[in-house]
Amino acid sequence: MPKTESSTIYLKDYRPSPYLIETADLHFDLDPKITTVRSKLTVHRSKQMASDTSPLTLQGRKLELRSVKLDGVTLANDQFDVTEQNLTIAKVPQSFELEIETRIRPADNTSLMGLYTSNGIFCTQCEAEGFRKITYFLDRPDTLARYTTTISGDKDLQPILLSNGNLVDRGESGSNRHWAKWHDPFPKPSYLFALVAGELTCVEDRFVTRSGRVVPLRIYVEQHNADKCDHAVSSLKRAMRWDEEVYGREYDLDVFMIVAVDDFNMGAMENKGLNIFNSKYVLAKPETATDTDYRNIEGVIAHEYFHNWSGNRVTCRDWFQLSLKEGFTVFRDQQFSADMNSAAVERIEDVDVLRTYQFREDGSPMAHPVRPDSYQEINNFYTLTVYNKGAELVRMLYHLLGPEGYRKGTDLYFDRHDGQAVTTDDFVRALEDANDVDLTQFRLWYIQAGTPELRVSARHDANRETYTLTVKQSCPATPGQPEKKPFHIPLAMGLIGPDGEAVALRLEGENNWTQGTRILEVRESEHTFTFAEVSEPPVPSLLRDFSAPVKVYIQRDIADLCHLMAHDNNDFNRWDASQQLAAKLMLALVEDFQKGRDLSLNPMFIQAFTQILQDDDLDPALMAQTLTLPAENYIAESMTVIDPVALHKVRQFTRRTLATEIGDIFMHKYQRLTDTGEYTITAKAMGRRALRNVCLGYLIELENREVSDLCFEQFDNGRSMTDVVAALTCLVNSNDPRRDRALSMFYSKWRHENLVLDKWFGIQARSHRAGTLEVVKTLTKHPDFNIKNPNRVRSLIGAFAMGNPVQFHQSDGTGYGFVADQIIRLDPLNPQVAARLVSAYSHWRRYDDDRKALMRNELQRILDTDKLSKDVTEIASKSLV
Ligand code: B3K
Ligand code: ZN
Repeated sequence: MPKTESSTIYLKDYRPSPYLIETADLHFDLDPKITTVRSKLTVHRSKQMASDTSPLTLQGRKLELRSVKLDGVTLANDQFDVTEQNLTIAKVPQSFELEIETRIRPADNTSLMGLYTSNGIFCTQCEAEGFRKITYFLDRPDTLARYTTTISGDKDLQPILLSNGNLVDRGESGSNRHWAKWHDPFPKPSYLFALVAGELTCVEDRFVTRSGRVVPLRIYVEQHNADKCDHAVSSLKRAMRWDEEVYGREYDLDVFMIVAVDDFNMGAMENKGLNIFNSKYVLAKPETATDTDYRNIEGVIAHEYFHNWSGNRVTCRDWFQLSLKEGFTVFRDQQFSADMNSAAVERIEDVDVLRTYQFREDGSPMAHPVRPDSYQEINNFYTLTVYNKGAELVRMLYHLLGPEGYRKGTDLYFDRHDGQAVTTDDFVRALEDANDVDLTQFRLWYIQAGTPELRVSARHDANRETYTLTVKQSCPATPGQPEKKPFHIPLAMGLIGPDGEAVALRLEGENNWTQGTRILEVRESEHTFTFAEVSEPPVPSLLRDFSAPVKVYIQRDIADLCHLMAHDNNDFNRWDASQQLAAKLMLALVEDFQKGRDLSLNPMFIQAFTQILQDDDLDPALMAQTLTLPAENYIAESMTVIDPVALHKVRQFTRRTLATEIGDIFMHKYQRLTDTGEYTITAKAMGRRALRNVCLGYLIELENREVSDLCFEQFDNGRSMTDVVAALTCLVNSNDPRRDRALSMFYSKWRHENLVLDKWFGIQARSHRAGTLEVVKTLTKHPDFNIKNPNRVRSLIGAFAMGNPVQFHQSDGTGYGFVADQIIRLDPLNPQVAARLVSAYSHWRRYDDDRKALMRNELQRILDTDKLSKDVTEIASKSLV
């Protein structure tokens, strides 16, 4: 049944809690079947609300309540009230001690929220509202308590017993049991609580902080993974040093621990001092992990570590403020990755995600502001808007204030709010106060949803030697926000002269010249910027480094884009010109295809590609990005009615034509990039591998024996998982008779390595060959497919629904029907992961009438399912509105 308004939580209803929990003393008696949790809380009424006599209401879900004691006296059943959601005690004194005993069933917990087991290892996930599945509590982020946690477990089955903070005591307690007591001196919200227990091995290193404290670093993994932790450890050390140097943030506890588990709903979790990770973001060695895996591990390890300050020391007042910690921390991890690797490539990848998927979200019925004002299920709001667009907002602030002003601002923010639960507004205010600036208009970015659009027109006046840019801004309506006020938009730009040189910039009426990039601040609905002394018409290079999360429309012909591709002195925009050029040509080809015309590729494009390939000064990583055609999902964003089949055909046609026309250059490049020296994971080596595999991808389109032999050879003898996966992907998409052999060879070799097996499922699910749906259906019956494991679900069902547009959107709707069946099957087990899959249908209105009807029917069928979770209900019902 669709949810009613009453299940919606609004920001405007936020009230501070009338009660505070000062300390939480927790005891866990572990047993996978039934674990007993005893909690002793010291509670008092908040001073601000001393006259408030409202009852004490704690949250709790699926708990077996054994007893409640108030100040040592057991309460009778009529002295409290228990519902499916709450435990309420009507009468409590100003200050008191509350003891609660509950029982939970970790082994039966398939939602992977609260306390559960993964391969027999006990672990927790409490963000956002998982702590209430462990015990009754004020499970809200503005309630900060000091935790002491005692864990008792079996000596053989749970030799390792971990929780947040520092180990303060341990002992034995008979019948082969032992216990450990942890104390976390930092007050924290319940969502940062963590417990881990099981048979784990520890890989240990240490870090000396800038003030000279030695901090042991411990990574806990299953025994057979002990050889895959080096990269995680070194990434962690780099992140710790970087946060000291760039943000002045030092680690604060006596130990820092990371645990890797196989069953995890997302990437990782920043619990205080005890991060819990999806093993995908910890484990790597060259034979099992690709370069992308290596980079993701470095990024996620850093992200979770950075949360120690941006999230843990300063946390969120309520869940509407999620971007306070997530947007900020994503920006921090993006800065870190840019410093560790190629900055331009890092930026390209971050922008790609934003433009392809966040823009889509912003234009869908699920559009919401970076600081949402309502939700039904908070777990549905861990979105690209809150994370990635949120990071873009912090990035804009960084550029508007400059590195020094920004750092003054973040220093003030951490100083002022250490130990507090605050809002995004507090964050902006700290930046304002430290720099004595007014960011009132900038704040609109947090509260207005939708992607702003800039329409730019340009005019060169040869007589006056001026060049004028007129910029108009607007923003489409989004749910609940029909009208938008103008945003404060930093538009970074430059001008490239006809000779390919950057034009020096001076606005009329100013005295100073800018040689490189200039930031134009757009604040009104319309602005005119006139540059002086521009003798010849230049080509504008706009939104450099993607200086704001907006769409820019400007009339530009193919020659202009080729000029930018060749001469723009901004690396990001050079790459972007190549993408815009490819997208422009491909969109024109889509129209030809739809009208049944013959397709032919513009020779200027082939020429531009050739020049790029022959540019020996270009960084290989950047070259690889430039030679990669924009993805179908990206181009789809700029179509009024998305035609997934035409898009796919056109992209394939373009690839094949390029391969036919300049195959020898691709082959030459491929061979020149063959590495024989020592295998390394430096940015340079990764860039070379990426480029080599891009070349292979084009070559395979030729469908000739020589190339398939090369491909099979790379698959069979590849020196790293990067090369093996690239070659296998090519083979699986081809008609080469060895594709099935390659798949079974890969399976036999890697069937016992879960993370590698995920790749095997994913490559098949993403194949664009006809018949892929049948393959995917069969794979759901494979003995290694396990619907309870989120990584496996994402690598098979998720990859098919989100990463294979041409097969998912088959015109007969069978792709839609299959994915909906899987959602319905998964929902009772793991609603969070099921809800993520529903977003594959959220932009259904963008397609033709037949597909629209088919997708809408599936959304309705999902909604009509009995006992549907709040998670799936919210996404499906909002998508239909
Ligand atoms: N904070 C966690 C995400 C929790 C998601 C809960 N549904 C990981 C991160 O963003 O760092
Ligand atoms: Zn985060």
